[in-house]
Amino acid sequence: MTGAKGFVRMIDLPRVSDPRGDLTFVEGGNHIPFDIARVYYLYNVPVDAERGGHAHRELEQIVFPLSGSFRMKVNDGETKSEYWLRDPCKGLYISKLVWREMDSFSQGAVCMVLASRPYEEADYFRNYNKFLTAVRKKS
Ligand code: T46
Repeated sequence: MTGAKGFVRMIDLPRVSDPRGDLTFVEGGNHIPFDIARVYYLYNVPVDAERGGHAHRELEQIVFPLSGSFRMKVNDGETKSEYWLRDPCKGLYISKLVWREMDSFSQGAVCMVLASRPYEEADYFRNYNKFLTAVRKKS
């Protein structure tokens, strides 16, 4: 998905498999298109919970399903799409100015996020109409 200012794409990480299981690694400066300023993770998420419901002014993130699965619905103000995240070595890169909503978490799902900036509440659009206004101003 490539819109006026926001975009989304899958990032593939290496998977090293042997009879003991799989190993995936992330290298800053190689797999990640930004300097990692923050890592956070979502867990103990009720299966009927909905998370997200916002966009960011500047923040870039990559969202990985470390365990289980969930759906990520994204909207750059022009195009809506959705991704089912279920492979721990495939993350979803989400640029700034993309509205995101998450739901359909499987039991015990763990979502890890690599973020380009520290947590800043002022970076959030939590109002959809304000997000749309900002996107249209930039296009
Ligand atoms: C996103 C999705 C995937 C912090 O104090 N520090 C943090 O780094 C974060 C991410 C959140 N918080 C606080 C702010 C709220 O009081 O934790 C509370 C829950 O945050 P929020 O409602 O934003 O959580 P989600 O799961 O709806 O969204 C988060 C990220 O905020 C968001 O950027 O893309 O995960």
